Amino acid sequence: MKIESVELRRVALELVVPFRTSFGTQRARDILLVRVVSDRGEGWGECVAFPDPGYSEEYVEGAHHVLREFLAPRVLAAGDVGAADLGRVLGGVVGNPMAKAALELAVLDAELRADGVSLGRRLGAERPAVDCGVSVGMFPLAELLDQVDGYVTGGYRRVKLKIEPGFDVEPVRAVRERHPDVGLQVDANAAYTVADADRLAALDPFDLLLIEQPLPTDDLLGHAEMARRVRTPICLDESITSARVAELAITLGACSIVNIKAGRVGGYLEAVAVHDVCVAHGIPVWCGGMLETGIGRAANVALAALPGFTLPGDTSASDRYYARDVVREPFVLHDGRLTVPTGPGLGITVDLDFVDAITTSVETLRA
Ligand code: SMG
Ligand code: MG
Repeated sequence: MKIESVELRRVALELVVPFRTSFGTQRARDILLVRVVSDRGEGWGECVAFPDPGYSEEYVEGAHHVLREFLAPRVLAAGDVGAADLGRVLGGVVGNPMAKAALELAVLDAELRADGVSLGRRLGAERPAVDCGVSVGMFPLAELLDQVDGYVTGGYRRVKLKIEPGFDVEPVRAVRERHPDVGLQVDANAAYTVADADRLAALDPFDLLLIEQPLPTDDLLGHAEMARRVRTPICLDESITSARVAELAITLGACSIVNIKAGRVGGYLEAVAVHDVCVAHGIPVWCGGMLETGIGRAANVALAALPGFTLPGDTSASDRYYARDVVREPFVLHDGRLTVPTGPGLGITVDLDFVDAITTSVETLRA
């Protein structure tokens, strides 16, 4: 397939509720979409970088720059190219996994649409629908409880709370008292240090499924120590940047569960490789989320249908995020599950009229 042009488009979308974490608050989103046009048709991708480098080093303006100056030119100059070639074609650019993943997804979508194959089938999906959880930002306690009530009533199969030092035991206790049986887990986004092990061990009585990324990204040994000092399983998110790092983290005993996000590991093909490493080690995985629109969501739901994804993901319905999604088939929760798209490529149709209406900038790069 020859890539003829790469479109980099920024769209503005309001979240239906603000999302506060230990690294900042998301509210009005500035999202980078990637559209490739090839000699075999077009495809779409979504870049999950946020406006600030708070979750990881990447941020939307930087990802846009890297795509424009380094990644898109390589793909446009590559001649006959498919998604499986991108590791080699983009290999000269170090890091920038979210930018790479967005471009890979657009190329995958174009290629699979042309071949008439769904992304789920391409990745190895085995389930027609996936169990969904919901990740709830930090709110004052009364409001947090209201938010959680709404999601539990709506059918979500587990709830994830964001924690940080000073906002941990109290909200967990309150939610657990109100919902004794709900699947419950917490995510610290690297806000603690090993010295906080006793504080995190105080969460053990609440029967949490896992504690996600308590310590800084590069602190694998710290996570291994944390895993020895708390009973609740330790799950890694930010730290797992590739299949190789997954193997290392598991070998060190730094985690017993892994959150897989394609944007964090450089693409959906590497995400499958992370999945395979985890399955080989008997480590359960689940699909993380980055507040994606229906474009990234379609891909996440396909990924979450692989056999090793045995825990509910942060793959919530479109209406948990946006009043109107950018695809014509918004994702709707049925009995706590989302259906895996079966159409070619991502299996969704981008709502171009709506996307045009919310576009804040667009540029087209050509060979
Ligand atoms: O997409 O529902 C979602 C968000 C899930 O909590 C979520 N993501 O560290 O796992 C994580 C966070 C990163 C983004 S927080 C704005
Ligand atoms: Mg996380």
